[in-house]
Amino acid sequence: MVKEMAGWVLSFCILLVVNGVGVHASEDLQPYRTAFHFQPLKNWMNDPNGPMYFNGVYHLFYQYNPGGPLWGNISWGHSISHDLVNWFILEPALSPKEPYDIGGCFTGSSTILHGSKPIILYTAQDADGAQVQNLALPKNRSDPLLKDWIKWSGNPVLTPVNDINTSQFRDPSTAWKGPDGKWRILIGSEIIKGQATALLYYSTDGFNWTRSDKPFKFSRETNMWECPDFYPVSNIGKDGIDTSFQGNNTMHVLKVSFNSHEYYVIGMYDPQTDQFLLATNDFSVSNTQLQYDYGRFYASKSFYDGAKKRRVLWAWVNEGDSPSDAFKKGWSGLQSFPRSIWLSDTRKQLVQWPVEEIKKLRAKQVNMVSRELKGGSLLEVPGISGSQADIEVVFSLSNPSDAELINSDLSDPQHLCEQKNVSTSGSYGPFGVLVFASKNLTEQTAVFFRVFKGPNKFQVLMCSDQSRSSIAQGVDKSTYGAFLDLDPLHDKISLRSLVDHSIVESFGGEGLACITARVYPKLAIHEHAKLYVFNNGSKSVTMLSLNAWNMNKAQIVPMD
Ligand code: DQQ
Repeated sequence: MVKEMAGWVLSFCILLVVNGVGVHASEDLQPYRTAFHFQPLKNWMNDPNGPMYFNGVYHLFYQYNPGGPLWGNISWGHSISHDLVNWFILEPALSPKEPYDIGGCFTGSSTILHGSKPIILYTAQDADGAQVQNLALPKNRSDPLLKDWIKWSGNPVLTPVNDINTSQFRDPSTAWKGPDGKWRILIGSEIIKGQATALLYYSTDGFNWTRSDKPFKFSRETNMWECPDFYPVSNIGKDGIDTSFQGNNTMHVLKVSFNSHEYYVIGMYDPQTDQFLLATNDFSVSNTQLQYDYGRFYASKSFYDGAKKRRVLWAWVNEGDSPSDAFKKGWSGLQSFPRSIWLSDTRKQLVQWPVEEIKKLRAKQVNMVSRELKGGSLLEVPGISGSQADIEVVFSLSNPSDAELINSDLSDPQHLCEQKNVSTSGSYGPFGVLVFASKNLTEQTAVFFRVFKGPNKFQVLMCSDQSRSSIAQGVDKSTYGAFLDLDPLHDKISLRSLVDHSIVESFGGEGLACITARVYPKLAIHEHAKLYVFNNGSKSVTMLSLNAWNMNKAQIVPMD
């Protein structure tokens, strides 16, 4: 059936090309393929794996099913880039072939030992279904593309012995080096039922690893942790820091993945004792827990980019449509646009921003100068696509003390966004943008703010409301929300949204809160998708500036 359908789609494309409709016609069959968010040419993709910058080349590996659009037969897809925007797709770097990885080559990380020797540590499911850790090395380190990877003859490197649950032992982090010269990694696990753990391992050579007698960190409040990431951040600026850096003016971030979200804590790490003292709330399931992104964004991984002295973050953005839609499209899964990540001035959270290279893709620009947006305003941004754009808009409020009251500073932002959707008028807000907006606004995705006066402080709420994103049934239309650590008495309220056919990645407050959403419009596709700025609150807000760019398509092509 699937084969028949694929054959039909192919003949239809050929027919259209013959008739001179060409690229546009095949695009119409694929309205949700992205222009500048990385995705393979076809099939399933999930977690980013082992990203690194080595010898002038960026490498992105990813969980990939070469055989179809759903999870299975998990291999390491491999793509390379010189600018994090345009990509060459290579053959998979790792495929499940050996008894120790036959059940799938799962998530892992790369480490550049001594600045010159890249290694990959990855989890695999062995022939007995147990999760084990393996190592792979480039066949030829002087090949600038590192095309071929050899699995180490000593695999598996680690097996789930003693108290480790055989099905909960995965996703080794990038290794960092301590003052004793030993490498350290974290592995996500559950050693005591109901206790999520990041296990710590040591190695002198990167090949042979021994477990520390105590876990690096654990929590009884959450599910098992996947994909731990641990790295230093500077507390005196935006520059990133190498994972093994030892020195002053740093704090450390531990990120783990559970319940479909990316949770992180910040603290002081002592490499002598491997103790990690938290400066923020501990991991928990609460609406005050820090998250990289409050929408669809999972299994992230960061790496240090020495060329530009920055830490870059990738994450898997999964689909919100159904498995049968995956077969129709022939693919599933996107990578977020790579983000720079650094510690905020308050040192209480991280800040994220699309890497600067995205500007290469900016085409036609529309600029709207400062103006008052009265309650009920709706302004089209002419000439800008509502489905392939980079949008920056900045607002300010004249008198925030007129904001609506909110009972608690601890309200759940997602619930607030669900209760008060884009059509519910408040005093300050909702104001923001409508993207993927069809004629008559039957379809629209609204990214907006509301400002409240809480018992102790103002609360700036950011929402991404997908409830009217598609007339289609059976696709997810969840609404997401986050609070921004801003004081509207003094601070401007800014929004940046990257809009790309079926994804909206939004950055509030210059990257203080991020929300990524997936949408599947039926009407608001290609040139039928419009962009608007609006204010649906009773109070006027000032739009200080709006800059929007149509975006060119990135080159994501197979390597010859
Ligand atoms: N995906 C991988 C696992 C990881 C999970 C399997 C997270 O290694 O824990 O594809 O999405």
